[in-house]
Amino acid sequence: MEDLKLVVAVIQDKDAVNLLQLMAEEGFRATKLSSTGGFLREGNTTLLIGCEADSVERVLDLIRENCRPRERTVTAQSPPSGMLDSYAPFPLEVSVGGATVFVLDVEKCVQI
Ligand code: 2BA
Repeated sequence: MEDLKLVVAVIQDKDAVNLLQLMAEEGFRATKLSSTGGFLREGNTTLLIGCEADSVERVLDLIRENCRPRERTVTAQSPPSGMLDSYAPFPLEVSVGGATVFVLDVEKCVQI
């Protein structure tokens, strides 16, 4: 019996087009969801990739090769409570991505 996995990959929008194209060329199927990061509240992309267990490493390699980390500078917009008078917003540098990936077992996949 097939051993199916679901790869859930949160990646940056800028990396999605290339990655989807390369995955399609290798016969992987994917669903692209528009998502929003909880911390930065910026758009990102979540891919759902259903594949056989022995293809997961190849999918991870494609993600590694196509998703690169980028630095983002964010500035806190609102002061912490109790600091209204003395608070000065300061920039904070965060490294976003390459990708955050979850690999889940799939109990059943049905196409109707
Ligand atoms: P965001 O939640 O918008 O996070 C963007 C980046 O901000 C993170 O990059 C990380 O560098 C930083 N960051 C996030 N939470 C933080 C915190 N509490 N304190 C300080 N810095 C923080 P990545 O770790 O590469 O995450 C990129 C995106 O992947 C996230 O966007 C989120 O959409 C997703 N993600 C990351 N970890 C996740 C998890 N455990 N569960 C679900 N989604 C996750």
